[in-house]
Amino acid sequence: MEELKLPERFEEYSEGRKAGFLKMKAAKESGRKVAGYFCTYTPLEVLDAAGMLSVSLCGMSNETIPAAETVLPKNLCPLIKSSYGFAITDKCPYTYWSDLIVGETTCDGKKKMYDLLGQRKRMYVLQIPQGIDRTYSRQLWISEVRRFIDFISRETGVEIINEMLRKAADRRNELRRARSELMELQRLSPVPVSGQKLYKFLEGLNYNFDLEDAIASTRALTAEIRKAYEEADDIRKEERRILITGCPIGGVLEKVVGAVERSGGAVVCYENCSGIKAARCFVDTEREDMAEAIADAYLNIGCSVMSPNTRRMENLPELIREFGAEGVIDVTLQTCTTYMIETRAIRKLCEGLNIPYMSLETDYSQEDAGQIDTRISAFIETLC
Ligand code: BJ8
Repeated sequence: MEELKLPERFEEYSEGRKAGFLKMKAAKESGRKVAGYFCTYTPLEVLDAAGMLSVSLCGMSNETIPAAETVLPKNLCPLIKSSYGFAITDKCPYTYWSDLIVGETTCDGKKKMYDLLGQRKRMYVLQIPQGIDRTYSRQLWISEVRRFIDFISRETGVEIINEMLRKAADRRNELRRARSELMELQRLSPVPVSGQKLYKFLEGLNYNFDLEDAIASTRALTAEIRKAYEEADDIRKEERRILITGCPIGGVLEKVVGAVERSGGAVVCYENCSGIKAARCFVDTEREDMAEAIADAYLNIGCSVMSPNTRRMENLPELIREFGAEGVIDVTLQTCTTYMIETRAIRKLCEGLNIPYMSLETDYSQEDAGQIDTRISAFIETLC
């Protein structure tokens, strides 16, 4: 196979991302196929079972938004614009190298962006149900997972059988367990690790294509943090404990979590997609029919694209108690209608629990960074 080219700006990327590009390049050159995906509802076990590499393609940078806005409306969620911008500018090697992109019918903006992306890349769009309160929603999703299994089998020439899915689910569960255990360290007081560091590590796992290595490195980090915590004999100051909920925050991490940390707060729990909610969706590997077991696990993800979104409302009070959160910050990305409308319900839920709540709407620009600092600092002061 001819040698693949690295992105022109390779040297400008962080060491972690460079390592990820090189690993994927080597895998591609050895003949492995790559599937890019955008959403936590994507059943990765199916791709694993077929021997495909899977990589998250969610755009987290403002850099490609101007290019996207030449095609997409300006008043669209930054995550969608950034992701599409990376695809049309070929600035993201993961998008560029993807043999297949897996989309899903979650929010309207993503759905319609996939229509356009499908004109440039080979796409498969999973039909996600609108809610989970009907028996046929579950049946629809199970048949979608089966259809996806058939499609990936044809695409790769690998016949995916039940036992291959069981093995893949077992390994993914192990990673979920390792991720959960790492995040659960934040139940300690004072918190043992910076929220920004934790989030970056969790996101970085999406670019480690060796599952066993991802599991081992997560466990090693957990052990290292626990040891350092137990050995620390200094009296560390207590921070105000914040739970973050809402949209994915990879593109606004520094702006939001940085502001929390600069104001004497600490993020104890991420309820969002890179955080605990997806990590705790374990697949029951004892079940006879693994396609059904996988479908059921993913249907447990409490995303605002579901109506009603009962899972999020059930999970939040438990997480607030478990992590000892003293305040909740609900982050929405601009024009994310589904999460924005849910802010009202989350505020009410927090009022019922007597826990201070703050809603924050932002995008990937730096224009509101100062204002966010001020607002978060004022919010944290009220918790003291
Ligand atoms: S399971 S959170 S990854 S859909 S793109 S909904 S921010 S307007 S990302 Fe998501 Fe899957 Fe749900 Fe998680 Fe809003 Fe933007 Fe849409 Fe978004």
